[in-house]
Amino acid sequence: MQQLLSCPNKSLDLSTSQVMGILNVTPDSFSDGGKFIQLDNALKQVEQMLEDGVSIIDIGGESTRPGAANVSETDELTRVIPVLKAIKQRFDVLVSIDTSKAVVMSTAIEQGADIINDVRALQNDDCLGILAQTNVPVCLMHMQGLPRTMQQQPSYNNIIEDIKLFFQQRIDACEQAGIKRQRLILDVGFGFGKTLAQNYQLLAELSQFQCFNLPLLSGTSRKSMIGDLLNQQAERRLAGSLTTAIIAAQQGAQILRVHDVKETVDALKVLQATMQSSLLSEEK
Ligand code: 7PJ
Repeated sequence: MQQLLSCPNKSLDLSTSQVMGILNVTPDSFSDGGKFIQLDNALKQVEQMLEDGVSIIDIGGESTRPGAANVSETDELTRVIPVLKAIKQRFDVLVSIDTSKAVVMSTAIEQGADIINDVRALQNDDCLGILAQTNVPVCLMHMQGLPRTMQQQPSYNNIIEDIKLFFQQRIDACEQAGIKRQRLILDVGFGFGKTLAQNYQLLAELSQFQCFNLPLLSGTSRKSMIGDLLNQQAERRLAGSLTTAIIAAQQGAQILRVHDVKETVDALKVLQATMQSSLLSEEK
């Protein structure tokens, strides 16, 4: 398994799982919509996440929750770029940009974005070409359908094999466009065109996606797969979110995309202490 993620100005050690903290700058995100619209609030949130042990800040200006409306290029740029610039001026932290738009990708990379996180896996026009001209890592996420309708009737022949096939096709498309394989991160896309049972099957079998020998990113934080199971609102999903994060890490997810950074970092430390101690006892 690849242990180092090389960003243009910095590398991230992936020998233990790292935390990506979610910073939404959308007015309608489902759990913290609107709260961090103001720059000051966003910066305070970043400062707190850094104190709590975050490795990557993921800025998103397009809500992709089920049913969400499309956002214009101009709106997305106005939401994302000032926050990105302000973070890069003040903090030494890797920043990823959660976007599917080529213009947002290129502008963000010009302004210092370290990673592109695309829930549409670079399938939109011009994205492959733009990324080929750069050397930032890219997260390719699997989604069935589009946010507006994706939860209506998800269906697969074999969800694991179908997603593996999708990953292989996107890896091939990237390589053909000139994006080197070692720049890629894979994500099964929890909640993106998957039923409750399918989400848990993916979590249980996440380690199967290690066959690509690329870093795996997992994003389950506060999602419906937790809320629907527990019948809890977004702000009451911490225990469920931590449990899914730890299961994902055990299955080999090296980057965990979360809202609750401190709690996830603590939980990961407990997991790591346990895994190290089991390695030590095996050596005896
Ligand atoms: C994900 C994401 C995810 C990646 C969102 C939400 C919806 N990017 N962006 N993986 N989810 N890579 O946070 O509930 O699961 S937005």
